[in-house]
Formats: sequence, C-alpha cells, structure tokens
Amino acid sequence: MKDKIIQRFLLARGEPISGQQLADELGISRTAIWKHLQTLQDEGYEFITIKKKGYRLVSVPDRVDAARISSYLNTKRFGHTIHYFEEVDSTQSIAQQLARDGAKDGTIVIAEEQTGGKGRMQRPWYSAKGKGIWMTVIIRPNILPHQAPQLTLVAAVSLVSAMKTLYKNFIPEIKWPNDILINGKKCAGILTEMLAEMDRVDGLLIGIGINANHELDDFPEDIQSIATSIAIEEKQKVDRAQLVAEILKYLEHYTDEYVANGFAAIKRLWVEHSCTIGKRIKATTIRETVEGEAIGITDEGVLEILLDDGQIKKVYSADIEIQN
Ligand code: BTX
Repeated sequence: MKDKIIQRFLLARGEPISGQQLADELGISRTAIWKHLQTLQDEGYEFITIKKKGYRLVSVPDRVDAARISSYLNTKRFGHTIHYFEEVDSTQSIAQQLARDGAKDGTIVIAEEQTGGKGRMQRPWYSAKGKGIWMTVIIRPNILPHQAPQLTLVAAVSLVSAMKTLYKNFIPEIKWPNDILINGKKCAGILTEMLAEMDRVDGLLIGIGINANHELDDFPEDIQSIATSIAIEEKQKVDRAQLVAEILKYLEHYTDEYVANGFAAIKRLWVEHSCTIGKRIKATTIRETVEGEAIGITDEGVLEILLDDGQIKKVYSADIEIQN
C-alpha cells in the first residue's frame, strides 16, 4: 500500500493530492493514508501540506526501490515484479532462488549495495552503496542452452541503447563480450548465468552492474585506473531509477526481437557500438592466449580473430585486451 501511495505521488509529478482523494482511490481510510505518509517521511520522502489541496511530494530519497522504478516503467512484462533490498550478498544468488521457485519472466532483483557482488569466474564486482545499479533480471526465453551467451550481447546492446537515449555527453561502447566502456574505461559489466537441463533453458539470470553516481574515490584503489561512472563522464548525477526503467524497456524489446528473429537481428546494432572489431587484441581463454585482429562476430555471437599466420580463430568465451 505504501508503494502504491508513493507511486501515485510520483505520477502526479509535483501536483498536490488530497487525503480524501487518495483514500477513495485506494479504498482505505484517511487515517490509514496519514499513517503511511508518516512512515514514508521516516524513510526520507518529504511532503508539504497545501491548504484545501492536500499533500505535495517535494523530495524523494535517492533509492532504486519499486515505487521509483515503476513511476518510469513502460514495459509489457519486464520489471512488473521488483524485489528490492538495501543490502545483499549478490543479486544473482537471490534471483537464482526466485527463478527456481518459479519467478515470472522479467522479474528483477535490485539492491543498493552488494557485499559479495561477482563478475565472471568468481571475480569480485565492487558494488558501492547507493552509487550504482546492481540488478539481476530473470528471463525465461524459449532458447537452447548453447544460445545463452548470446543474451549477454543482447543485454549489452540494451545497456548502450538506454545510455544513448538518456545521456548526451559521452558515447558508450561494447567490449566483447560483457563490458560497457566509456572513453576506454569500464562503466558496466554483465554476468549471464543459466538454469538449464540438458536440452532446455529453464531461465537466465542477466546480472547487470553499472557504475552510475561514483566519483573516482568511490572505487577501490586497484580499479581506479580502469573504472569510470556515468556521472563522471556525463558530468552530472544520474537518476538511477530512470536508467533502470530505460534498460528494462530495451532489454524486453531486444530479447523479444532475438527470440523471434535470432541474433542476426541484433548483430548490426552490436557491431555499430563495438570497440572491439577491427582492433588488434589479445584473448585469454581457459585453454590458451591468442593474439590477432578481431574481424567480426558470427551470427551466433562468436568472436572471430584473424591470427598472424592467417588462420581464423573462433572464440566462444574469453577475456580480451585491446592493443590499439
Ligand atoms: P568481469 O569478470 O568481466 O569483471 C570483473 C573485473 O572487473 C574485476 O576483476 C575487476 O578488475 C573489475 N571490476 C570490479 N568491480 C568493478 C566496477 N564496479 N567497475 C569497473 N570494474 C570493476 C563483469 O565481470 C560482470 C559484472 C556483473 C555484476 C552484476 S551486479 C548485479 C549482479 N550481481 C552480481 O553479483 N553480479 C552481477
């Protein structure tokens, strides 16, 4: 109920709403409305009372809770169920349990802080409190297990599309397979995990970590030279809830397009935003390290590298270093 009240105020965009009107719309007493407003004030929302008109919402806490995200949301399914936490170990582990328990396509888990955020191969993902977007989207596309890595590329295209819609002072680029860079520095990462049986995908956990409002010293020292945030590059603070809603809009759209028409439909957009293709790279897989020119990705999203001896190497999963 509290979420519904705040959502109603957010949708009113600064216009006052009377206690009676709220009580009628929500089917509860005016006293109950008043009690919810007290609780909301304790949580950091600020209201002023305007004589004969009611309450006006004048400031909101900087949070990515369900009410704030929903006030921007414009999707058919994604983000319609939001599990919001102040602090978690990792949104991936919570999402995994929810997915096992049957969570619907497009359910999200989002937190202000992760104490055990993770990247690929159990590497740490630093997730400072209140600064970023630390979110997992549970999706249930009808695909085969070997197609799962392509969803990382679909998510990358969704992230850059959302950023390009909202911000004008920088151009985000995709570094294959799962990083978003701004001016050569890492601003976001994607971790795709799969719940599957032998021949069937039960669900995918699309983990999205975005440095939104970090200043440089919000990052641990060891990554200060490789990391950046949207606020640093845009030179302005970011409305994180708005960015979440924009990402969900593109992610739903491109996932649906991918399921209907295959990766080829997304590939053009991916290549357009890539900073990998045409560059000399060093790729480290679990088996070997190879060097050469990244010449493209296949219709399956596999990276093709032209080695110095003229062979073309297909790489399914690797860490890459761009050399020029
Ligand atoms: P990755 O393996 O490509 O990147 C991990 C590496 O990135 C680390 O070894 C470190 O060098 C660097 N790094 C760590 N934290 C940051 C940061 N905040 N900004 C820039 N560089 C950093 C990338 O894996 C995938 C990350 C997914 C994170 C999301 S957050 C929501 C979800 N929950 C969770 O635990 N993980 C995902």
